[in-house]
Amino acid sequence: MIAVFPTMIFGALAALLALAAPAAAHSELRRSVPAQNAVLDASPPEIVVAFNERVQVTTLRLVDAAGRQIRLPTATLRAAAAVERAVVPSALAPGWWRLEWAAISADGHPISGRVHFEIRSSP
Ligand SMILES: [Cu+2]
Repeated sequence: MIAVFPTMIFGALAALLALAAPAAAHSELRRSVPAQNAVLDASPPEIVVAFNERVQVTTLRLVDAAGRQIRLPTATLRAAAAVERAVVPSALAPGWWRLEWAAISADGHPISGRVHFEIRSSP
C-alpha cells in the first residue's frame, strides 16, 4: 500500500501539469528595432527582435515594397535566446519595408509576425 503513494502523488502532479499546459501562452514579441510603424531618417544598422522568453528565431527577413527579400542570419536558432540581433548587410533603400520573423516559441509552437517601417528619402 505504501508503494502506491509515490505513484499517486506523481499521478496527481502530472495531472496538474497537464491542466496547466494549455494555459501557458506562446512566447510573445515584446520589442523590435525598428519598431512597428517607425519612420526612420536612414537605413537601420541592425534589426532586433526581443521576446518575453527564450525562443529560436527560424526566419528573419526584410521585404521591400516590390517584394524583394533580404534574408538575415539568426543566432538564436542554434542557441535559444530572448533577443535576436542581425546586422543589416547593406543600406536599405528609402521606402516601406516589412520585417518578417518566425520563431519556435518556448512551448515548442511556431509563432510569427511582421513589423512595418518606413525609411524617408533624404530631402
Ligand atoms: Cu504555444
